[in-house]
Amino acid sequence: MKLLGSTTSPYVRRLRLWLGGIDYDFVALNIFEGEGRETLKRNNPAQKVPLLLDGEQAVYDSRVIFRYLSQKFDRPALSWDQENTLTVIDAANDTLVSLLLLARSGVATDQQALFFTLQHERIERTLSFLEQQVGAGLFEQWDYPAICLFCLLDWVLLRELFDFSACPNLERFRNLHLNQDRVAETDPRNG
Ligand SMILES: N[C@@H](CCC(=O)N[C@@H](CS)C(=O)NCC(=O)O)C(=O)O
Repeated sequence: MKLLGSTTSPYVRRLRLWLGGIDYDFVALNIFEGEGRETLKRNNPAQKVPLLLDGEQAVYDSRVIFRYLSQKFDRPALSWDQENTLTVIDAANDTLVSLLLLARSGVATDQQALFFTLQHERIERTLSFLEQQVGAGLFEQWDYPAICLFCLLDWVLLRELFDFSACPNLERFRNLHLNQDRVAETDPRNG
């Protein structure tokens, strides 16, 4: 079984953190150029990572990969509330990835235009919702939603995309989990 992805992607890292005790190979790709991009294009028409190859079966998208592996290894499915939490985490993450790519493409993302207003509003809303949920004690277990939240927050800090001074619970949550299994070895700052 092979998990293909970039070392910086929070969607890839969540699976690498969760996949303890399961035998697989991690294949690190540069998804934007060269051989890594060719491998991505050959294996996933959606051209996104993560991507799982299990024998002849390819599986795209971290949520679907999580579901596939949960079934394969007889691990519990997420509850509907956990699914909703994951949707909020993914909404924040997708929006921040899009804004980062736009900024890297030379687009001013602070302009007064409907598209940007909607994205900034979504980031504020999703992160303040997650701040409240952490404060209410809903992320006490180191389970898949908590792993996904950690990966989002650590990636946001890496990319310097958000000022966490208004979200002390999120900052505390991220710092609390720095010593969890595989967090250091999957940290893109460590090469
Ligand atoms: N919904 C997808 C999102 C994955 C995603 O956005 N991956 C980014 C890397 S962080 C990617 O592959 N981007 C390539 C592109 O946008 O061209 C998932 O959960 O796997």
